[in-house]
Formats: sequence, structure tokens, C-alpha cells
Amino acid sequence: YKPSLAEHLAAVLRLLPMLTQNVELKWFTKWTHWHVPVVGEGNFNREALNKHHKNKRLTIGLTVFAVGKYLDYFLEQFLVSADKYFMTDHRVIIYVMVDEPSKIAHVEFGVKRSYKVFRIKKENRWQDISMMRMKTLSDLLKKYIQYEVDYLFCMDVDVNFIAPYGVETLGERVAQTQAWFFETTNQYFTYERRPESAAYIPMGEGDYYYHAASFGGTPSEVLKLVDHCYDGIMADKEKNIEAIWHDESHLNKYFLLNKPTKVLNPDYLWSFSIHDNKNAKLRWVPKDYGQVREN
Ligand code: 2GW
Ligand code: MN
Repeated sequence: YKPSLAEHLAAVLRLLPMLTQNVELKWFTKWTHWHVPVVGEGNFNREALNKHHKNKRLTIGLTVFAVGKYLDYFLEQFLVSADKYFMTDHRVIIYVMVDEPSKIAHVEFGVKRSYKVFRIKKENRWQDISMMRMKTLSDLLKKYIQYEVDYLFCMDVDVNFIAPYGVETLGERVAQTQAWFFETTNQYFTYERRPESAAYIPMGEGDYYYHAASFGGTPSEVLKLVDHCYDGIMADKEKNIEAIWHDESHLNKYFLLNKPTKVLNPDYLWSFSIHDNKNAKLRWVPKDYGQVREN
């Protein structure tokens, strides 16, 4: 059997994504048990990765939601810090979803940086504000984002960038480990434990506890993730059940079934109430719940 030129070409094209992934793999030194990088300061070759991504003309998206008081309290610092540290030197589009566009602070963005504003309605329950992000992301991905970016991150607004957050984090499916659970084992993870919920994970299963405050990947992979989460959320609503940590429980279920291709260690989302961490790149903003939560 002699494959035709077209078949050869098709085979090479199929292999390309794998080859680029392999090229990257050799620049990391820590791995999950399914052999993908656990990214953290000191365990990757920054120089090689930067060089590898340099001339690819990448566009990287970043989504953030800020409605109600969260718009007043958190959005400006999120945008200012993202402009300064998120994917420096690459083209970035920040998608800002708010209930009141006129309240967005004026931020001077650097070159190659732009933002787009979408008005969304404010859900009544905060749990729904958080969960409905999955639906909005699905809609926006299908309509706009998939045509505009090569990679995408979706983040909570109550976080700030504090050091360069770079291309070492890029991948098809990128998951952020939750800092408080990183050193513990799955019996302590706060997964949804009721079998009735779509987010159910039995005791003894699970690789990491992932933080829904930051996840990412290619647009097609992020679309699958948000659709899965939204379907689970709606299936649960039909049964009058709500997962213990809302969208985060469904995200953990998704990543159990569809393993991330890159896992970010807590340097990429650190809580300074644990202790100091000079390698932190993104931090949770301490919240005065009485002040920012209105319901
Ligand atoms: C209001 C009252 C209580 C909780 C949230 C809100 C609220 C959230 C709001 O008034 N306006 C708003 O824009 N949000 C958006 O939802 C905002 O983007 C925020 O970052 C996100 C999640 O809410 P947050 O940051 O208060 O939740 P955390 O930090 O406790 O988050 C984890 O658990 C959540 C589910 O309970 C989500 O999965 C979140 O992604 C996780 O980080
Ligand atoms: Mn948050």
C-alpha cells in the first residue's frame, strides 16, 4: 500500500498539534500522573518558551465579569493589573461583561491591548451571577471570541496580577489548582458528594481541586468546558439541587473527565492569607464580605 500525497499531507497535519505540544513538554520539569506539565516558577524554561511563542502572532483573550458592587470594587484594579502583567508582548483582548457599562473606569491600555464591553443582566441570586457566567461565555465564544483569539483565559474579577503571567500557561485545556488544597489529597477536596448532582465525584477520585477563578484553553476546548458546566447546572436546577461550590463543582467534574493538558500550581493564583509567596503572579483580593456582597 502506497499512501497518496494527500494522505501524507493529512497525516502530517494531524500530527502537527502533537508535535508542538511535544516541543513544549521538554521545557517543563514537573508533571501530573497523566504526564502534562504542572507549571510553577522554577520548573519551566521561560526563555525557550518565550522564544517558541514569539513569532506566532498570537492573540490571547481574557474574560471577566463584574456586576453590582463587584464592578465598583474590583474591576479597575483587575484591568490595570492585567494590562501590566498578562501576556506582556502579546496581543490581548479583554472581554468585560458588566451590568452598567457607564461605570467602567477609564484605563489606558498598552499597545497590542484592547478590550470589548458586553452588557449583561444582573441575576438576582449571587450563585446565579457566578453560574450564569458559563452560559454567557458559551454564547460569546460562539458569536465572537472563537474568531478572535488563539487562547483564552476566564477569570474572577476579585483577583489581581502582581507579576508577569506568561505563555508558559498556554494550552488546550488549562486548569488552576486551588491554593488551599494543593498540598492535600482528594479525600479533603470539597467536591460535590451527592450522587444526584451532575457535579458528583465519588470519594477517592479526583486529581486536584481546581479553582474556577481561573481556567483557560483554546476557544473550542473552553467552549466544551463551559457548555458541560452549564448543562450540569441546568440539570441540577431541574432536580432542585445546587452543587456545593456552584460552577466550580461542575468545573471540577469536567476536568476529572477531561484531564487538563496543563495544570497551574498556586503561584498562578495565590492567597496571601496562606503565607507570603515571592513567586506569585496572580493573587486573590481579600474581600470584606459584608461590604461587597449585597445578597
Ligand atoms: C456577589 C455576592 C456574593 C458572591 C458573588 C457576588 C458577585 C460575583 C457579584 O456581586 N458580582 C459579580 O460580578 N460576581 C462575579 O462572580 C465576579 O466575576 C466574581 O469574581 C465571580 C464569582 O464570585 P466570587 O468571586 O465572589 O466567588 P469566590 O471568590 O468565592 O469564588 C469561587 O467560587 C465561586 C462559586 O461559588 C465561583 O466558582 C468562582 O469562580 C470561584 O473562584
Ligand atoms: Mn472570586
